[in-house]
Amino acid sequence: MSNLLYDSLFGCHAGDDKPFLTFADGGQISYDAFLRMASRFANTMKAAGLMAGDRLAVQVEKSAEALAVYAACVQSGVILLPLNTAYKPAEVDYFISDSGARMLIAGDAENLQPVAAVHDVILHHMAADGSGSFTSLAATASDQFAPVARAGNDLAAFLYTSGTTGRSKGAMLTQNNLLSNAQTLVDAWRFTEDDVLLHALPIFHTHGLFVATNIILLARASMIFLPKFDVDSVFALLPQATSMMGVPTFYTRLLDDERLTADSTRHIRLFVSGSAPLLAETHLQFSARTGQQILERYGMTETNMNTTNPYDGPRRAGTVGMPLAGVELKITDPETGATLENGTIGQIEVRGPNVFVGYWNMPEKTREELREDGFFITGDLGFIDDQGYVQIVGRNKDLIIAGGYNIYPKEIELILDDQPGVLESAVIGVPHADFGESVVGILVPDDSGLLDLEKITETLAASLAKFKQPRKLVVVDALPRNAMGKVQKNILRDTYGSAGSA
Ligand code: MCA
Ligand code: AMP
Repeated sequence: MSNLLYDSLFGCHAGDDKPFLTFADGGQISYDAFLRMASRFANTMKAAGLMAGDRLAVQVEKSAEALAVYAACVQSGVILLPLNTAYKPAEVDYFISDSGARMLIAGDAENLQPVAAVHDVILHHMAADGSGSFTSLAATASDQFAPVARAGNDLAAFLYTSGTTGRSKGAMLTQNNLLSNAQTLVDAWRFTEDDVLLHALPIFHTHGLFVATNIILLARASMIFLPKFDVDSVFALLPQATSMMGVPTFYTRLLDDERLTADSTRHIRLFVSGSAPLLAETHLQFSARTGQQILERYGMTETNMNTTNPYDGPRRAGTVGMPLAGVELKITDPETGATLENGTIGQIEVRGPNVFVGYWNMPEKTREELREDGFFITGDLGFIDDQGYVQIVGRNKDLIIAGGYNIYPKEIELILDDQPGVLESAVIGVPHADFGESVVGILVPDDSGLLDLEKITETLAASLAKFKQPRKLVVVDALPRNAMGKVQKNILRDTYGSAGSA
């Protein structure tokens, strides 16, 4: 048995001197050098006792070394668990405990020592420049490593996605989920070895890690690897790139800059947007300024990419295009599950080789969302229009998306409800010019008189990643409820719609 994901993405490039990564300062790493580094990492993981099927958590800044940890995991059959660098130790604690990770490589290893000690996890440090205890240890390891045999349905990664109950769920993605989707996207978006992708996304989510990176690897293309999205760097490097992938905030920030013109984007053949709704207005303004039509696509952590606007053919503003080859998509009645006719709004369900195999250790949650026949209930609401394009109109799940990061209100409400003086709370997403949405917390005091907004803000800051922290807390006498007793968040959104813009 071979290791198809490793062979297809990485192994096939052994000995290839072509640049894989280029950095803002002009430095480069070839495919071959990258693979040798990955092999050293794989040997280091093996020496530490990590075996195929074990989990390795990584919470590090973006670097070539960070990416090589992904390659080393694929090569050795270890399941990669990438974590947002914004997560606080309390949040990381949950991921380590739930996944049973055996090793944690962290940028902030010092503050994570207690977490590692409690869970008996091997802890390594990796700084933003890729240096640290893990890389040092690997320096003397062999740069050859025979890939561990893996089948298509073996697990490659756990990506945690928050849940409506407040507990994050580990979406289990197989080798085949990742490979099939990347192959489909290379064809759909016409990537070739002539492409240079301007990579400004984080590499702890599907978008930057699997969509962007896997496509480049499969096509034997190159990436300009920026530590993060920064408007000045993007304008400086656009002339060297052929494509860029981003969340809508990337595009609104570019539009806010007078350097965005047809000339400055002339070298780009493809701009892709996803992870959150791209306003039709943004699409149209971008096209008016540059002559380039942003290609919007729709995906999820659990499913990789599901739909895309066409490469050739109209990229219609406000739509996410059509299902990718091999992906089935249907609109169903949320109550009965019956398939609805085109034009009718319902819940979006998808099936295909891209769809994950379930949530780690959560068989009931898996059963609720992943039907026996393989269709996954996305929680998004939409319809298929008369030209076959999918339009997303809302969500059947209580979810906020800020700058492409998902935030589940329940997680924040559980903390707010626990604070002294708080009777109950509701967390809502309100429009935000830069991030699309931002978080507002609504609090109802109890009779104790103990509610202290400053203390609550401090508690939230200590336990939640910055992007999840409410930009504003509002105190009200009571929450609006419907006849069933359910909090009417739509009314709260209408009332406090402008509260989160600061
Ligand atoms: C940073 N902040 C945020 C966010 N990012 N707040 C809310 N939402 C965010 N996304 C905080 C910072 O901590 C900071 O707080 C303040 O907001 C302003 O930060 P700023 O410097 O402006 O932000 P930035 O560092 O420039 O980051 C914004 C960003 C970044 C470039 C939009 O968030 C980003 O790269 N987002 C991409 C996310 C992504 O890859 N999503 C894909 C998920 P303070 O100043 O007070 O400290 S995968 C997915 O969804 C599916 C599968 C799919 O379809 O792709
Ligand atoms: P995540 O759980 O981070 O993978 O986020 C997936 C969610 O992001 C989807 O269920 C959608 O609600 C949203 N999403 C992703 N791409 C788009 C898009 N192009 N338009 C609207 N929503 C999107």
